[in-house]
Amino acid sequence: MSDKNQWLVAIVLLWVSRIATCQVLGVPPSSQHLYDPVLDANGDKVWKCLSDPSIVLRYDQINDDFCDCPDGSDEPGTNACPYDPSRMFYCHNEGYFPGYIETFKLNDGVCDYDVCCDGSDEYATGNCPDKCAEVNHQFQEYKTKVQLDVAKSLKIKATLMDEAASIKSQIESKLKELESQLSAQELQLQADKHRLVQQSSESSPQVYHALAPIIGQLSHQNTKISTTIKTQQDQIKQLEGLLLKLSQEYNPNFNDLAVKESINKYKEYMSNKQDENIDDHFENDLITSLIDESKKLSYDPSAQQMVEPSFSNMVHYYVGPIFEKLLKKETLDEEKNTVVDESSLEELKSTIERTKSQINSLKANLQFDFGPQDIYRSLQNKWTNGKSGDYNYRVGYFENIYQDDILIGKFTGIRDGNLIFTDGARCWNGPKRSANVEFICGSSPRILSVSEPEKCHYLIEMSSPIVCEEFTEDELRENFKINYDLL
Ligand code: MAN
Repeated sequence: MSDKNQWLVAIVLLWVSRIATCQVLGVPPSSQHLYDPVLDANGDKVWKCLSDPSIVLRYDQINDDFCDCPDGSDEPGTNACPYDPSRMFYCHNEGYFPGYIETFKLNDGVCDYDVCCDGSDEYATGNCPDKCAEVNHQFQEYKTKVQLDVAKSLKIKATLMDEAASIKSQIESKLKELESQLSAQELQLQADKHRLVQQSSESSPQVYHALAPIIGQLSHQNTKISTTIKTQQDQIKQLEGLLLKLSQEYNPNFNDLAVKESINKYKEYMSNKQDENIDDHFENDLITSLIDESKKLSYDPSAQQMVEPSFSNMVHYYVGPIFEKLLKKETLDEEKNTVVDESSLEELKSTIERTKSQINSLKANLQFDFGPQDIYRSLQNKWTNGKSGDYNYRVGYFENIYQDDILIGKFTGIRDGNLIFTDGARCWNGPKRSANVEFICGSSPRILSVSEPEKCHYLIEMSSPIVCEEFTEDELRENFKINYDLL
């Protein structure tokens, strides 16, 4: 068929379709009402330009391939008016989804099946048979595959979300633990400071040296006295034994008054004798009296200094506490026994500072915005490596990025879902390197591409399940690419 004949067939088809459906070519159903004819004074069908109703056209001037309206509204189905992106040609695409194509692509001989699978953009050339059934088949296959892939990625994403939640709760419990450690450390510091003050007032080597021989003497005397007491106790026991024997074996028929009186006194003595440990009693009395004596000392604890050493104050501060402990039969508690010095105090202070800084960094971490449902937290401490062009890249999501051994940047934040890295190694005669990491849904973490839109500023595209979402039908269609070879 010649070009002229083709054109005529097309025009006929166009009119047939217009008459059959009462549809204006290139106009979507929702806007068809804008092309309803009106009757003029003579009863003829007329139509007014959409943005200039003062221009009245005959109804058959619509789509007559001549531009009459300044806004091009009289030519929705031809390329007669200048191109206006707000005025696209509508393809009905029966069996698939409607599409809109630029008017300059109409009847250019190219089948734009990705927009008009029904070939209606080529109504005049007749070049493009309707392929909507095939296109729809391809789209359904694509959709099934994508939905399967997304479901797989979403499963992985769900485990990453659990991971993020468990990382967060670990941080929260670590924070609690550190906070209670900190209060214990601070209490310890107070106690140690107090103890250090006490120690410094209690310990004076000179006084101790002066005191040592006296303590020695006291201890020696104490031993001597204890031995004497023991001997005497043995003797008393012997005498008691003799008197017992006498009281049991004497002959009451010998009316010996002296014997009788002695025996009665013995019985009275035995009846009133207290059943107690003479040794301890004696020793306690001795020690108690020493302590009582020491309490009369002239040491003033609030002044925190030693007064002139004297026998009594030495006894009070050195012997007294020891004996007090013995008296109470207390075992010396290790803590009380611990010696505090300036260096252990300094060590404790720096431990406190370390704990505080750990607490602050955990708090900052908990306050950081790791994206919806905290999902980016799952990338913490993870790295992904990959090759692009001539370089090997290593991406530490919340740390650094390296191009071979060159530092590309340090993590500084998340912006619009992208990880931002700045302050990398300076480029020769250029800025410091920096990078944006952009994520695309994928079931595993991979470096997809690295580009350098500006010198030494890198755009790294990575796949990751963390950004995966269910696709809407519109998104699926936007991403779908027709395989023209199969049409
Ligand atoms: C190296 C690489 C490149 C960069 C140039 C700039 O070759 O880091 O990415 O563009 O330095 O001099």
